[in-house]
Amino acid sequence: MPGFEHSTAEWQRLDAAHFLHPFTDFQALAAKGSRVITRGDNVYLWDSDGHKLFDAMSGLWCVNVGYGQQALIDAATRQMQTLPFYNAFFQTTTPPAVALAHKLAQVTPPQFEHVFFSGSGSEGNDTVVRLVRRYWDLKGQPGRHTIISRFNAYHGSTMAGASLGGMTDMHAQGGLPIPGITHIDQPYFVQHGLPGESKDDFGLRAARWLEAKILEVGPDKVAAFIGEPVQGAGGVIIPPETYWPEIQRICRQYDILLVSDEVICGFGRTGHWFGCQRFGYEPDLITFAKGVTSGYVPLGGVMVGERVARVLIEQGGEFAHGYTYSGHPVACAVGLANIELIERLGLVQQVHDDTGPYLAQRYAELAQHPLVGEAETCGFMAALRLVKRQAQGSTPAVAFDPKLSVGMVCRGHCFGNGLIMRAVGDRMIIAPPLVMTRDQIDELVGLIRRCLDLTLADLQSRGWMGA
Ligand code: PXG
Repeated sequence: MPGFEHSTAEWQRLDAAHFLHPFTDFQALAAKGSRVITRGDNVYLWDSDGHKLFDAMSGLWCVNVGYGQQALIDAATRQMQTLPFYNAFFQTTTPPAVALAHKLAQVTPPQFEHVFFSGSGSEGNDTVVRLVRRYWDLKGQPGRHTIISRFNAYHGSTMAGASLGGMTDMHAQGGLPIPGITHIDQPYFVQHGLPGESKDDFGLRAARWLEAKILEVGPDKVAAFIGEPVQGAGGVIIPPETYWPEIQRICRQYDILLVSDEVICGFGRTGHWFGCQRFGYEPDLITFAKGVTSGYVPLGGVMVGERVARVLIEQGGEFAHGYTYSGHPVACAVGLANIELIERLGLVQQVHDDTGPYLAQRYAELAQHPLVGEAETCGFMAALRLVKRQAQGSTPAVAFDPKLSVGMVCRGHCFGNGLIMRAVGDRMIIAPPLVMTRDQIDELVGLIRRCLDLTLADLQSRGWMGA
């Protein structure tokens, strides 16, 4: 490709010299050298040395339709030729933005008729903070300012996004969280479940931490609760079935807005269009990004439910908020083509009825591997927890010392063997493209098993498996 013809070593040199990567130890990466990804097709990537990789992470949870989809390429090309940019400020609009807004109203749950566009998920969540506080101001309850979120949640990297998120490493840098945001514990059974407690009982107990927090802050001071249906970056933490309905009940009881951050779970990831539909709750707002364009171009936004939208529209006057790229015509044209492709290929139904259950079945087999504590899936998100010893009868599994970073050891074997699988602590996670077929699931599970075997042998040789 003209202009992109350097050797791997030269790319790495220039990368180290000029590119500060996100969430990266700059010096360590410069010493090691970046992996240079040059091409993608379907569920596969190739690096600059010609190695083929099975991308079980869909890029970064986003390439839902897989790489190389001509319909999206054509939509971008056509729109760039016709009108590469115009804004949506100053009483103007563009056809792709209107068409995508209309389409989003169709594919989201019935309470959603309106969208506010952003350029990313982080910006979308900044918009959420502005929107919910504005809503309560207009309702004559300006004291309702606090937003409750969860530890180990990920809601982005802007000041508000990182504050909503519950990543303590992020809070430790830059004076976060900003005021008016507070956190409860995550519904992670391995971390917080009690001996003998059922998952369903735990789900109810975890949801009631929200009620306790509301009472602590004061119900008349709480604006909203925000959560990911399944926590993605936190390690694919799939909540018990009882959790979300109880969260919904509590939000209704205290008249608190419920925000579903669907940046990862939206657009088919869970085998439903949106994660809230998978878990049976009705949010007032939905944040989206990633899968809306399958990551081909940046786009995000907030679906604003009619409860909030009506107040903003009828009583709000000017909402003093917006981005240059709110409703970017090229991004919206690609978003529309992407959603139409998901519909045409029947991907949501396919993950729901066929490939999702098949992945779950194959993952249940992986649970037998001696390194695996639990194997869990939700549609096309899945996690394996690496353990030193599996559970035996009523004796729980034995976790590794977190300082050993066994997940990173496993991740190294994956990369070395053509598989992109992520490590979050001791959880190995995937979120493959929704186009992944049954044959590709077999290929993936074969690769994972091989990498688990190599990791086990490696840990044994290091003496980390114990006697
Ligand atoms: N909400 C959720 C639920 C996300 O997963 C964002 C908001 C922010 O979106 P933007 O487009 O601003 O990045 C995300 C992003 C990881 C990882 O390590 C996850 C995300 C981003 C970067 C890394 O798993 N999710």
